[in-house]
Amino acid sequence: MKELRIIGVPSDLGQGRRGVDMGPSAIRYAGLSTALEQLGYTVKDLGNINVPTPEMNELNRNSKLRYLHEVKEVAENLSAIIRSVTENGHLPIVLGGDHSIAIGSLAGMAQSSQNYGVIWFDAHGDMNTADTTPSGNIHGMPLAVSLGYGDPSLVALGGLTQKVQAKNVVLVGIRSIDSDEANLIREAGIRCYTMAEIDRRGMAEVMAEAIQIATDGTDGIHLSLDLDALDPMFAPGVGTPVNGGVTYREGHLAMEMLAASGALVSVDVVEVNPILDDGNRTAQMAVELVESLFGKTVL
Ligand code: EXY
Ligand code: MN
Ligand code: MN
Ligand code: MN
Repeated sequence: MKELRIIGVPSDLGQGRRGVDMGPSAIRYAGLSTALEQLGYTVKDLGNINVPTPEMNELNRNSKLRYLHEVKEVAENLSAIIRSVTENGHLPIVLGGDHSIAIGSLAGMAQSSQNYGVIWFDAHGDMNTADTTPSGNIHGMPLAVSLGYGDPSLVALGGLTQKVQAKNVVLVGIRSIDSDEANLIREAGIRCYTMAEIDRRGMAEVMAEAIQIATDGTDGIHLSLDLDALDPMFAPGVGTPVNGGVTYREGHLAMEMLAASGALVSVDVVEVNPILDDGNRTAQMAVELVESLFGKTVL
């Protein structure tokens, strides 16, 4: 069993709704460390990385991307920590914060080994670039950046222009994609399992294929878990909710299958916004899914 390392990234800079910076606290409050220790893991919480206060500096003024300067800084800091955690043989659990932080997670993974796959569990493709984004929010772009598309200064982050190979990247839970974004997903050749395909084929069949794609010729899987993949009935506290999502049990089955694969090497848990939540339900949902991801079973 690898030792687990929790890293909080209280950043709301990749989008415009305040509150997601409190995601790490909400998830900790929902008992993440204790839950993982009860599964037998050695867990160390490394605390939060520093998130700068955004300012209207030169870069931000000239960019159509919200807080580009600060998002880059957060991603650089996070990538260094992820690199060190993985090089020490531990498994990082990154708590967001909005999904822009995944630029740092994947950069850090790539610095220690470029040979990993990604399962991007999300309602959204997160494949926009500066030229296609409808919002200027970088949380809609992290997968495109990690594949080497878009803003050169973001793509170059962590010293690598491509953090992961498209042939080992899978989108699961998709139900909201912008038209230009869809073109890039097709052009990049990313396997995209929409909710319609999950409805038709079932989560078990979809996840079996997704795990196969993400492990084909790689050393393991990075899971980027955006809580908005879940239907808002089960995860209301997210910044960009989309109806018709993954059910409570489909989410657990996906995590249980990942646990059984033994292929997980790192994970992001993002977009929990306690301000928009009903109590702390969304953070609790996140902790429950992570328990299944790390092997919790009833029998
Ligand atoms: N596609 C829209 C945009 O790029 O602004 C919405 C993106 C939402 C991204 C959330 C984190 O998954
Ligand atoms: Mn150690
Ligand atoms: Mn996302
Ligand atoms: Mn999303």
